[in-house]
Amino acid sequence: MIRLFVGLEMPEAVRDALSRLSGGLPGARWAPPENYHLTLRFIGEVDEGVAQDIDQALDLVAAPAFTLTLDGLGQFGRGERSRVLWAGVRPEPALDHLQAKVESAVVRAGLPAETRKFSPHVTLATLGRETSAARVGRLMEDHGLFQAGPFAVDRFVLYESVLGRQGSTYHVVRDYPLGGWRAEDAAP
Ligand code: 2AM
Repeated sequence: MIRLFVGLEMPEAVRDALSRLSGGLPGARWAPPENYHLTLRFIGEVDEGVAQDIDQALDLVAAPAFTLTLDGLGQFGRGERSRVLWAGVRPEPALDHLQAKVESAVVRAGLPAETRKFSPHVTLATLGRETSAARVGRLMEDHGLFQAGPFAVDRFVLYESVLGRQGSTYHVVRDYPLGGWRAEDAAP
């Protein structure tokens, strides 16, 4: 079995900008900069055969390249056990287009459809119970104008997530170009 998800990598300059936000929140587990990514589709544990079907379906995704700008900070799960602090993304129709294509590809490969709405973000930290909501609020205020980019997105990737004691590590297993000419784009 292999634990997979589909996402976008962050270029180094963006990782640097994001990593400068880390620190100063007791109980927060900050993502290491090499883990920053934007999840397009979480897949979970699948066997090798399904992984191959997913790879083949993703390989057929044809979508234009685009640029993205990270914009602002937010959190999921306010007041709950599993809280996540994230950097948001300026709305970009080409990103939504790509995500819809990735979703259909994964469903075509036999996975159940995702029911949750797509909320593009880059996870910065998971917050522990002991992380003070007031301090999170202050950090979000202090960095309310946070922006990174714009940066070019010219590929998306299939990641393997390996769960470890110190958190997950992510490896790129395959990458898929965006914006290239493909036979199926051609007019009949
Ligand atoms: P994230 O996108 O909010 O960071 C690999 O586990 C990635 O897939 C993580 O980045 C994680 O959250 C995202 N993800 C989405 N749904 C998930 C789920 N049900 N379980 C684990 N990770 C999930």
